[in-house]
Amino acid sequence: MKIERIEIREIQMPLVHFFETSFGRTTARRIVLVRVDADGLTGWGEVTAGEAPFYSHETPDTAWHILRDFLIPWTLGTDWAAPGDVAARFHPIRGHNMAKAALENALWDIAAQQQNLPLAKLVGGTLEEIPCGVSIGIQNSIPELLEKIEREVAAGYQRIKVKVKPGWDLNVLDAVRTRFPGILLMADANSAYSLADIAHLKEFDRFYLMMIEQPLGWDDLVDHAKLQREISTPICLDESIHSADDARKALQIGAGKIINIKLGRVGGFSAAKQVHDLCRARNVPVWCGGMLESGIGRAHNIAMSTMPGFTLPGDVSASKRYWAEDIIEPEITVSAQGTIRVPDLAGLGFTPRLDRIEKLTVRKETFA
Ligand code: OSB
Ligand code: MG
Repeated sequence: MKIERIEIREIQMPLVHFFETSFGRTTARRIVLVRVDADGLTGWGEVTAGEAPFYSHETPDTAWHILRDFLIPWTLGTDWAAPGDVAARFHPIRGHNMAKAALENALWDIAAQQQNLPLAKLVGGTLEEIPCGVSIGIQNSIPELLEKIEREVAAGYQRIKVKVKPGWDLNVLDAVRTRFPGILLMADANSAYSLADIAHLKEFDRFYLMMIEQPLGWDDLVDHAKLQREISTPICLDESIHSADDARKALQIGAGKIINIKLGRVGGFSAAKQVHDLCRARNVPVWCGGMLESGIGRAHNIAMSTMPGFTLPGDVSASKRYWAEDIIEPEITVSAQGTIRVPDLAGLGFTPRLDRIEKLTVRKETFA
């Protein structure tokens, strides 16, 4: 695949409802999209970085810089044999996985079209339908949270994840469990606690959660291993897993029992496959995390979620939960059973709406 042209653009999209985690509230997204043209075909990728460096160090501006000054010049003009080959080329750059993933994933989109395969098949997927959960942010009040859960359970979503932080945790989980004793429930702390909170975190056990996601440091493995020995709720790692090597080390020391894979966080499909394969070989369940993506990132997430080790419902949900109008056609919808049907068209399986993308664009740069 000979890369002829790469375009990066920033679009801005308001969320239909604010999304709040232990590190802050998001009301609108700034999303960098990557468009790659090669061999007469077009592929798309999305930078999943948050607006501020609170989930990880990356932001739309750091990704723009790394793409423009390094990744794009290193990719343009070369005839790549396979989309994953850029991962080795990008390897000297420390970190910046979300910038790398956006570009690599666009190449996977092109490769799938070239081979006339759905992206899901190209990445080794086997599922035709993926199980979906929702991630529900911190709300202004517990009644508002309960009402949201009610709506998502009624819509068919298979598991509910609630965000927690000190002061919005045991009281919230208690109310949720009293009202919904039978749902599959989990909590995501986004690093809001420390080992000093062990006694407090032990109290989560009484809510029989499927897992607690990233309770401790964003870059920690060792303390998570200590905590996992003290609590019965399985720990799921998110922020601290950036590669298959990280996953191997985490599992080796017992830092958790489940891993959330995000394409951006690990640097794209080739790294995601490695994390998946490592976990699968060890019978460790994985699921697909979300980063409030537009339809393009969401379509990539659907493809990844079809790999056989993705045995737990992921944070991949319908477009309308985030956007008044998405940037792909058709929009992503979820069945009454809480599943998304994987498209069987070649490539991404959803068509980017160029007119709408153009309207939302606040800056654009093209390289040829
Ligand atoms: O920790 O999984 C997370 C959103 C932004 C940053 C981090 C996370 C999240 C979510 C939302 O939980 C998942 C989604 O619905 O996209
Ligand atoms: Mg998380």
